[in-house]
Amino acid sequence: MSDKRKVNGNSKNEQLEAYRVDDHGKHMTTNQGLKVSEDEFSLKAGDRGPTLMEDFHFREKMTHFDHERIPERIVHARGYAAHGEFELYESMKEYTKAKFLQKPGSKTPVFVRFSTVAGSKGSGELARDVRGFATKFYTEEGNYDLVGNNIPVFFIQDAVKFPDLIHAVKPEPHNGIPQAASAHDTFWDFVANNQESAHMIMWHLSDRAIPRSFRMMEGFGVHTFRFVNEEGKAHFVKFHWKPKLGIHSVVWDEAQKINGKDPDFHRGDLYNSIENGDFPEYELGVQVIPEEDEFTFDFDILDPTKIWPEEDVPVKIVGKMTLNRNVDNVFAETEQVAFHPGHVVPGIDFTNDPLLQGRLFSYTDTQLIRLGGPNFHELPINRPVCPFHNNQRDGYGRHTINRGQVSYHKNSLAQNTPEPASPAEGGYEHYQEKVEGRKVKTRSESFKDHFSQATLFWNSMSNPEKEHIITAFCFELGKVQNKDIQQQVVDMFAKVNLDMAVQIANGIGVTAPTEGGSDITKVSPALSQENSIKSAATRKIAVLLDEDYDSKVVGNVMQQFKKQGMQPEIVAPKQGKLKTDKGPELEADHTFLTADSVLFDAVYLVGGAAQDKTFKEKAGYFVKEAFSHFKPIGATQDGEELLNNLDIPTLAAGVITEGDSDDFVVRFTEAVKQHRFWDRDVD
Ligand code: HDD
Repeated sequence: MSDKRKVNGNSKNEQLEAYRVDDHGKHMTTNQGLKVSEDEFSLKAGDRGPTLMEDFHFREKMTHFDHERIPERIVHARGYAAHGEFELYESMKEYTKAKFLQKPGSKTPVFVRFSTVAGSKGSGELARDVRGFATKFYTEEGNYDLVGNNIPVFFIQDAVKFPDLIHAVKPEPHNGIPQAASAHDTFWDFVANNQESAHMIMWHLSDRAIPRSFRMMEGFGVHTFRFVNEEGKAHFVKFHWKPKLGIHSVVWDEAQKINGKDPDFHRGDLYNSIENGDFPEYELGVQVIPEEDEFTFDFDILDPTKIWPEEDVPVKIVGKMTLNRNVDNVFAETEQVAFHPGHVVPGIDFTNDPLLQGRLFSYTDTQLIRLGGPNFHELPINRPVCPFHNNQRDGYGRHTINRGQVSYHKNSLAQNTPEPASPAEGGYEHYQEKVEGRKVKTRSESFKDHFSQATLFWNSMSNPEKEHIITAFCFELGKVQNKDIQQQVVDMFAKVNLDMAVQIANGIGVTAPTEGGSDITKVSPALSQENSIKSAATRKIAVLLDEDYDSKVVGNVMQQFKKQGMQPEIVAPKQGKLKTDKGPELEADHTFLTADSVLFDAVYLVGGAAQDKTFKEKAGYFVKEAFSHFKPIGATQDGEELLNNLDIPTLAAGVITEGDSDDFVVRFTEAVKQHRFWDRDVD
């Protein structure tokens, strides 16, 4: 268990300690501190009489309850968070004066919230959706927020269209359907009529939108930001988070089933990993472009629908973030945390990306309604770890007791303090970019190519990834009622790749386009998940067991799985100890009723001499489903028999037999590292 009270030099944790309260073993009191003597019965006039207004404890308890919800986030309502730290590998002094990026080895406390975008607070976590990846760095110069997503581009180029995008994707207003899904008419109508979304849609329909875990997805700052160094020299910069476990996804059928079997799958995975000490790690990477190279690319580097291909602008890894502490209280921390892309520190600045510029307005505005006033920065999770002083006063929920007579600038009564700091003293100085132009409501010509990078993305996918994209299109458009919209979307995506669009058209029964295609042949291997890190660490293995098994072999294999960092859990027909006379009895972690193949990464099919009809049926269903989701399957001799009965070819890719042999664990671990075996023949 992670001990939250061990503050061990983490300045944010030290600060939070002052706010923590443990009610255990204490008497109950009212909020005024008065001890309460009765909490079962309200105060009544007579045994069977009416409740009296005088019962202040009842009134306080009920009033607090009646008010305990706050508005959910307008987007990214469903989220989960954890604390951690960021450690710098090498100094970024050449590019930025940001203090937390100067000294190799220096550590900065962080708080990260992951989220889905479209669904409500209680929605299933495996929706096909973008994942939010928001990081708050509590630096000694103030809070720096990197409010990113797991996809490096965005649907739109100008923030003024954000309300339209979100209205289109949220449940349709006339019937409130569907929840947490983009597979409906208004979303696809928006896409067809706002073709700047093409590139983002390719990502949205790829495996990126159904991650296996928050721990196995990338994060991106999306926008082009600006680094400014001590000499005032600026560079354009894009931020990346690279997960140490690689980038991995589930398959769509699995995602939909997980939403029913365990709608908390992603948060549970994050919470349990941290409690188990398997701390999620992500490396921070930056792509840097000198200012003088601003116009040397065949796209506009300020356009948020464009990536900077990693092969053209390498990602320099500069540090590592480790999430090592769960929150104490989800509402106080995860729900009340307030991110803002405008929370910057000296050395990090904005660019004129029109999407970023609009975000700079929206975030404070939303916190005002969500958190009820302008003092949300005083909430423990939002407080910087450095002191803050200014002349802002009062407002709902003010905690700070500002002393003194003066709350204005300039003044003489307080020797003109608090006074602004010069840049040399750490005062934030906006980068003095020279700008001139007419006031126009227009889009730059340089933002008008919406398709080249969509094709680049398509070209970079492996064949299975391409198939998944086509199936995702067929699912999403298949749910669209309006034939015109279906046709418009297919025609639009013919501009990305004609063959892809034809396959989609055939899948959903609209006219196959004959024109389109692209002359872009470029490929960016970094875009394919197939090329990412492969690891068996923390993978969950279902060990299917019935009675009369060889406990020594199974126990030993499970131990070796653990040594490889995997997490074996026994699934059996019933709970409790499982009988055998071949060694110590093992205990089931789950039954076939409480567990399901979609909640595991791989299966080790053991069975046992006592395998009865029920076991064969239940285990058979479990294994067949895992096989159809392309998962590794290991089998002992008993298990192999069952595979044969199920018509699962024991020679199929990723089926590892001879589960009692010496090199089984090595072969099985290799298979788990592969994550999935796409070249299996499954319908
Ligand atoms: Fe946003 C929340 C990420 C565009 C307006 N956004 C929010 C969160 C993330 C992002 C991760 C959740 C933060 C949390 O966990 O509390 N948003 C992005 C990215 C964008 C983006 C990567 C494009 C590059 N967002 C965007 C635009 C606007 C907003 C263009 C409006 C102009 N976003 C909001 C918001 C939210 C929000 C309404 C809702 C809750 C919140 O801010 O705190 O202000």
